[in-house]
Order: sequence, then structure tokens, then C-alpha cells
Amino acid sequence: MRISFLVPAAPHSFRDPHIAVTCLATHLNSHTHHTASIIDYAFHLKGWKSFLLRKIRQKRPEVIGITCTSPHLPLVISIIKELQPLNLPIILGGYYPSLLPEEALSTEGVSAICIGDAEETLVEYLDALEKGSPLKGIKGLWYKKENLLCKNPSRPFYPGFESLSHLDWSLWDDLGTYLKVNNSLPFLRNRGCASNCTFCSAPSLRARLCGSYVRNSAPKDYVEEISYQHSRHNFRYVICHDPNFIVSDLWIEEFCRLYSRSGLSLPFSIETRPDTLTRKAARSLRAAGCRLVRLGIESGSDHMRNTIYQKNLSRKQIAEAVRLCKSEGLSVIGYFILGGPGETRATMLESYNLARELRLDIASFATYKPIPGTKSYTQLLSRGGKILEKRWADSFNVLTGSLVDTPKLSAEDVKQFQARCNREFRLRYLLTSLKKRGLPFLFRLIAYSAKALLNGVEPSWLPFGWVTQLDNFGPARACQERPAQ
Ligand code: B12
Repeated sequence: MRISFLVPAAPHSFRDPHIAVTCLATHLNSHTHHTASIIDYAFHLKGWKSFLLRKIRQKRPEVIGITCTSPHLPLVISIIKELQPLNLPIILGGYYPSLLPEEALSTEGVSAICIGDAEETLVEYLDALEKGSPLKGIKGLWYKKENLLCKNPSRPFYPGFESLSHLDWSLWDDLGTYLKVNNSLPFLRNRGCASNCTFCSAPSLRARLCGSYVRNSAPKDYVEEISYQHSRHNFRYVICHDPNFIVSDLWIEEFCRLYSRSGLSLPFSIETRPDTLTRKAARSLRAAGCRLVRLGIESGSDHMRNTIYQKNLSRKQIAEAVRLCKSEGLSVIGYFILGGPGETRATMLESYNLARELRLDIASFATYKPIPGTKSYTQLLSRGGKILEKRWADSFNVLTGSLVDTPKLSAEDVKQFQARCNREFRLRYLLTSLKKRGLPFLFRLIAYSAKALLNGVEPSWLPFGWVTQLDNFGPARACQERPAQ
């Protein structure tokens, strides 16, 4: 069977080729007789409907697969509407159908949904469609039959990392544009998360399915994947998107040793919980070429961070992680959430003050998104929070602003506070970078902005891109500073 994966795209959002659908399409193409393609209109937002139909005529899929997070649902519904006349089976996958399967499958035009990992489920689904055999019994798949919702048993998390092939990024027709704008490719080889943060869907998914949710790849496979991709695609830095890159000190030591030995001279950035960062890890990371560590701090208020968001992280641990990064020469982005259940002006100020005290290279303030199926969604409603439906319908856009009125703060209050914080910290970042790195930084800033604008990125997205996607954390220097082997 021929399947095309569609990736919803929005104007004020990330332009990053999607890891999960690339995993699935690569898996189908390399391990089965089915053929998979990817259709993405991120750089064709104007006239996306006709672009989509043109691509579908070109790729001639017999099945359509759409990846869907909760904020993307309205966008996905509008895509499905465009596809209706084609009368193709449509399967949804990703966190939204995995956590709200009844609602997802009831969506008009959706034929089936996949709950959890799809590597095995999709193969069995396509096999069955091809043979015309019943879908009953395919674990992880729910489907519609004469408008009835049919529910198969769940499938455990996919354990088979060893069988994962090198991702085939060439499936992205616009890969060249992504590489030109971002200068990087995204990587993720460690799946799942063991934390219980109430604003995130990961704990709910972990509770819903059996098997081991946290699955780490061997450092050797991770480094091999980066080397392989680098030998094919000319990118300048590596973004590791694993929710907790620091698996353990031992894992990091091995990864860094192999990364250095591989001859890769690419700077990379990672994301991790502050309490996983030790001096040893920070030192190895820096020596291997890591330039930037992204830390989820969430709030300066202990009450918000630990009682509401259940981050289980003290102020001391945060300060220590930032201090370690700085002393080892790693830049730090700290992520904060504003406007969650129970937030007040005083707790927002605590976040702002903490960001200043820590002297983060970048402090990035997001507004709280009430994702159905998470614990904080229930917390919010039980504390008198009100979701503004109109704004929620547009919340796939990162820049949408706040979506929730709480008894102590209106969505507008939170939005204004966020805007002030982001303005201040981005300006500070631009000025400091300019001071530290001088003209080369200015040239990179101008080049990044020009490339982004020429390729249809919205001007209002640029400041977000400057702090998340601009290659500003010490390009090839990693190579020169590498310790002798
Ligand atoms: C890395 C990441 C990102 C990266 C993505 C990088 C990239 N290029 O792909 C960045 C930072 C860009 C990002 C952005 C966003 N993210 Co994010 N992200 C994650 C994270 C940490 C890992 C996701 C991942 O890639 N895992 C590895 C892949 C292989 O696994 P997977 O995603 O589970 O995919 C499997 C199944 O879901 C399924 N599947 C997935 N798609 C499809 C499609 C079909 C057709 C089928 C059949 C199956 C299927 O099969 C896959 C393979 O087994 C998760 C949290 C977590 N701990 O998992 C959040 C998470 C997925 N993100 C989330 C959100 C909300 C977003 C944003 C909407 C935020 C925003 N407002 O902009 C954007 C949307 C971007 C987009 N286009 O989807 C939420 C989704 C919650 C929900 N219930 O919907 C999560 C769960 C975090 C959270 N807060 O709860 N994200």
C-alpha cells in the first residue's frame, strides 16, 4: 500500500521537519513492502490547500496518515475537510488520538486512529487494508465500521530501537529549504519520560499503556546516526530533542567520547532536567562540542513548580545546574510557563525575578496551554479556570498568547506579562551576544532573518527563531577546542 503522512503546519510555529513521521515513513520503506511518503506545506502556507491536493495527486497515496497534537486538532480538521472528496482512508496518530481516542475517532472523516507507537500497528493496518482482511484484533488500532467505533486492545510501547534504521530525511521535498533556514537537523533517540509534570502529556500516556515508556538508545547508535546524517546533509549544528538527554553520567561520558572520536566537528544543543546535570556531565558535554543546554525551569515559585506542576525540583537544584553550565562554558536557555492553574501576579514576578537572578543566556516565557488529558487540565478547571475557546482554536500557533482566564488573572494579563518578559530577555540576549561575539553574530542574525523571511516565515516569528534556531552558540569552534584523543 502507498501511504502519505501529512504534517500540519501553522504560520507562527516551528518550522522543523517532524521526527515521528520521518521515523514511521523510514520504518515502512525499509522494513516492509509498503511505500511511504511525506507531504508537508510548512513553506507553502499561502495556497496550502491547492498545494496539498497537488502533492497528493503526485504521490498517489491509498491511505493518508496525519500526525496530531491536541493544539493541532482544529488545523487537522481543516485538512481532513480538504481531503474528503478524495475518499481515502485517514488514520490519525500522535499524542492527541493516543490520549483522547474516542473523541479523535469520532472526528468526521477519520477512519482509524493509532494509540501510542505506530511502528507495528501501522504495518498490520496496511497489511489488513491490502488484503481486505478485518481490522479486528490489531493492537493499538481503533477504527470506524459503519459509523460504529471499534476498539482493539492496546499495544505496549515499541521496544525495538535496534531495528530502527537511519532516518530518511530525503523524504521531505523541502529538506533543502529546512537546511537552508535552520542550518540544522533535529535528533531524538531516547523516547519517553519518567517525570510526572502535570502540564505534559507524557505521564498520562505512560499510565495508559503498558511496557517500558522510557527507552534509551545506545550512545554508539546515537552518534552513528548523527554521523550518518551529517555525511548526507550539510547541516552546521545538531539539535537533540530528547526530553532528557542526560540519561546518566555514564551514558553522557560514552556519548561524548564517541562523538569526539567520530570526527564530528559540529556544535550541538541538548535538553534536560536541571537535576540530572552533574559537573562531570557538563564537562564532558562541553569538551565534546555541546554549546547550549535547554532547561525546563517552569516557574520561580516553589508552589507553582512543585505543587501545581509537580516538577519535583528545588530552587537550589536549578541554581546549581545553571552555575555548572556557566562554569563549564555552556550557554543556558531556561524555559518558564506563565498562567497555569493558580498563577498570580506575585508568582509570575517570582519567575521573572528568578530568570534575572540566574543570569540565563536566554529566558523563554511560554503561556500555559491546557492540554486535555493532562493532570493540570483538571487542576485548572477545578480551580475556576476558564478556557477561551476561540483562542484555544488557534493555539497551534506558538505565538498565540494566553488562552486561559483564572480567578486571579485574565488571559490578557498573562499575555502582556509574557510579552514584557520575552521582550526584555530577547533584547538582553541580542545585546550580550553582539557584545560577546561582535560582527559575526550580527551577520548570522541578518542572514538567518533574511533566509527565514525569503522562505515565507512570518516576521513576528523571527524573535522566537533568533533564540531557538539561530546558530549562535559557537559554530566550528567545537572542533578546535576538542581535547586531544
Ligand atoms: C521533541 C518534541 C517537540 C519538538 C519536535 C521536533 C521535531 N522536529 O519533530 C518541538 C520542540 C519542535 C516540538 C514542538 C511542539 N510540540 Co512537542 N514534543 C516533543 C517531545 C519532547 C518528543 C516528541 C517526539 O518526537 N518523540 C519521538 C517520536 C518518535 O515519538 P512520538 O512523538 O510519540 O510518535 C509516535 C506516536 O505518537 C505515533 N505517531 C506520531 N505521529 C503519528 C502519525 C500517524 C499517522 C500515526 C499512525 C502514528 C503517529 O507513532 C510515533 C512512532 O512510534 C514530546 C514530549 C515527550 N516526552 O514525548 C512533546 C509533545 C509531543 N509536544 C507537544 C506539543 C503540544 C507541541 C507543540 C504543539 C507546542 C506548540 N504549542 O507549538 C509543537 C508542535 C510541533 C508539531 N509540528 O507537532 C505535546 C503534545 C501534547 C498533546 N497531547 O497533544 C507533547 C506531548 C509535550 C507536552 N506538553 O505534553 N515538540
